Amino acid sequence: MKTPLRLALLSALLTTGLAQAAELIPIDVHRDANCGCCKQWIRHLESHGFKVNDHVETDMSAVKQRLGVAPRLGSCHTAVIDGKFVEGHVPAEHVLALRKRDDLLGIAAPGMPMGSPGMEMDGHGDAYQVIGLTRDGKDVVVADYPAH
Ligand SMILES: [Cu+2]
Repeated sequence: MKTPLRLALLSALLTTGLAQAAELIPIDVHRDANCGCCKQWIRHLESHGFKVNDHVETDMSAVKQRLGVAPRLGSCHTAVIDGKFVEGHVPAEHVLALRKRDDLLGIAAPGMPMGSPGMEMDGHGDAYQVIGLTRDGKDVVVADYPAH
């Protein structure tokens, strides 16, 4: 390959990379039609630089099964980013961090913990954890939030 063409390709790649860094991060969210807290979590993502593709589903348990969400990790909505699942009310910072964790199939905030993003309630918060599911099926604690 001749040098000028190579340089042109390189600069095209660099420009694309920079443009993407400034753009919103796409994420797919699957939820039931009448899930209010799911919509609140979508707003949380949108205020943290995500572009949400909202999918209203009739059978969420089928969606979770298809995406490999272990039943013990289950919550309301299920999101997908870079082929990995995000189950329930996971804070946006962990969704961002998940993109670099190729050892994980996904992360979850099991149940519907009060005080997690989209589950705010008069300043009260339950203790909860964000759990990662490894490729060999083990749970690892990604974050630990104390009650407040
Ligand atoms: Cu919820």
